[in-house]
Amino acid sequence: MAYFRLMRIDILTIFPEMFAAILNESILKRAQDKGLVQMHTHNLRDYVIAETKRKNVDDYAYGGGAGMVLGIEPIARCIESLRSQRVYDEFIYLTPDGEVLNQGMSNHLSTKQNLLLLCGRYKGVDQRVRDHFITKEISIGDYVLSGGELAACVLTDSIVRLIPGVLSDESSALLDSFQGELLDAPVYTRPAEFRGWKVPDVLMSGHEAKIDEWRYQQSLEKTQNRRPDLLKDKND
Ligand code: 6GU
Repeated sequence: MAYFRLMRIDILTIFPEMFAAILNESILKRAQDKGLVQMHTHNLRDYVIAETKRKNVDDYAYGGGAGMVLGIEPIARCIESLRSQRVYDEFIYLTPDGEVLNQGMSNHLSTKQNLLLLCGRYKGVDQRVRDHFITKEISIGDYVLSGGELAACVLTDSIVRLIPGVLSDESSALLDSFQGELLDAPVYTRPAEFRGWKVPDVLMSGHEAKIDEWRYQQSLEKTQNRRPDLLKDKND
């Protein structure tokens, strides 16, 4: 009997609706249907502390300046409730000043059991959240998004597709661009000819070794042209 580890990802956000379409389609949906991963969104507004009579999840920044800051109270309550129920491997904050995501980080995170993702908004979150609850800060690249929600979706997708059993063709995740340090070769499907534009002969030849060699050469050329940094890193 195959043994599957169940991964759980908890996402803390003030916009839980942003996740429905992405988590419930395609590969992420199938991963959940197969029982390989559970994903739960938590609305931080549900954790606003009633006793303090403060209704908002966000507030003005001490010291002034534009933009609202997500406060520590609802976040602390949500995190403490979740971590009283299970042990988390990482408490991840999605933020443009985090470590830039790469395939190696996704590979590493795909081996974990329980992950918590906190999505920032506005000016960010109170620094004390980062100091006392967060174990890892991740950015998905050098550009600015309106919040961490899209970044959390990107991170989740890149992790979940690596969980054994999620992709039907187990080998395809391993051959992806970046996984093998080279970009992918071009791919073609039927028809063999469209408006006179032909599929390369070698792919129609049935000669497996020649096809492998062609794909490797194409990958190498594409990587040299588009991402020489990927090849340079290896030789440094
Ligand atoms: Cl994680 N958040 C935001 N707001 N912008 C980003 C990002 C994260 N990663 C890249 N840009």
